[in-house]
Amino acid sequence: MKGRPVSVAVVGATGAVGEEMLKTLERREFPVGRLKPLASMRSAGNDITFRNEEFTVEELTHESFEGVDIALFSAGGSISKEFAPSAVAAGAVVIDNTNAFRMDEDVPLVVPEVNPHQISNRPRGIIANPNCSTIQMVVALKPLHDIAGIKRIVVSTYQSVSGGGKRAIEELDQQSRDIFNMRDLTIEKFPHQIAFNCIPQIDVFLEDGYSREEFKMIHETKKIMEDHSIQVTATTVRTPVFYAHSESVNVEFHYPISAEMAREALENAEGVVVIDDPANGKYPLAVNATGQDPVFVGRIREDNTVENGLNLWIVADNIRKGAALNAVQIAEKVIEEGLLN
Ligand code: 25A
Ligand code: L14
Repeated sequence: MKGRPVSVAVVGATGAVGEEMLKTLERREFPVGRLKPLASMRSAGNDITFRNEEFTVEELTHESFEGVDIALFSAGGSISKEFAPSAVAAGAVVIDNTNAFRMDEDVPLVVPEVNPHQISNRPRGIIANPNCSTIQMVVALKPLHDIAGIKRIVVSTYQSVSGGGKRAIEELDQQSRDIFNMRDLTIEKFPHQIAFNCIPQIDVFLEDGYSREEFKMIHETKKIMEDHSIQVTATTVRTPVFYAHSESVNVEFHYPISAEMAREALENAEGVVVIDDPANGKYPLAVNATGQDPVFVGRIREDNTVENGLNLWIVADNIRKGAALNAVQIAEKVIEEGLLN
């Protein structure tokens, strides 16, 4: 995209998501005038490359945001809570990838394909980027909601380890090697062995027996779709996959919608690619979605056990559309619509 140069800060620039944010800004020719890669003291002083130029990572402080137009945050919820207000006070628009502000009534929760109009409605100066599993689900379900009205969603996720960051990626790699070498396993980032296993726990458990990842999918979906009547129930599962989350989604609609109608709507939907030829072994796969921008949908079929039911299989790269790409797309909309502070 083209436009007047803007000053961009990336908080958590050395993390799995932060690194992808930098690549995404570069790939999409975002009009970065000045770049400030920010991270913890641990990473400060390291060099990163952006558009063939070296930048030194600086330690994040409350004074980091002078002259910054857009601040992209992805260093965890506590960092965002502490530092986002300083960025806003310095005049920056904050786009926050963490859980810190998503359910705040004064903070829009935005997926550009679904509710771009919310970008201008930001009393706190912060725009929240939704949870990765929620983003890919709503991109695929919004076009169907517009046709037939969603009544209820039952979703089970098959989430990759990269959602837990770099150390989580390393843990799957290390445990896999250790198993092949008959060594003892080290378990740190996950509650159990993740290599060759599935763990029905992502994030902490809440009092009602749901995990916080499940809570996010339930509540963020209603907020983004701007429809609190949609019922959502979720089971989120960690799988030994490095990149891309997969989801089995069962949807009940208010009005009739055939698999054929759904397929056609999704083929025309922004940000969606349909791969749905199961007889020939064609359906979305995590390994093929890795490093790709779209949300892939397949296995589209009618569920005849309920009135107006469909089943779908939805796959996307959680670090791209689930995090960095969605955040940069929000930043692009902010600029296109002249909505910088
Ligand atoms: O709690 P939240 O908000 O839900 O999010 C917590 C973490 O989840 C990841 C993101 O991963 C985030 O830090 N995350 C958030 N949203 C996501 C999404 N939509 C998402 N992931 C996927 N999709 P991450 O990759 O940034 O880091 C995850 C953990 O791995 C640690 N880590 C990263 N690189 C490492 C490493 N450990 C060892 N060696 C490495 N090379 C990482 O620890 C994190 O625990 P970290 O402390 O290094 O934080 C990652 C980035 O944040 C910067 N940072 C940390 N503390 C501060 C800070 N910056 C400024 N001030 C601080 N006090 C780090 O420098 C780094 O850039
Ligand atoms: O809330 O570990 O955005 O896969 C996204 C990644 C929560 C954890 C969020 C994971 C995080 C999730």
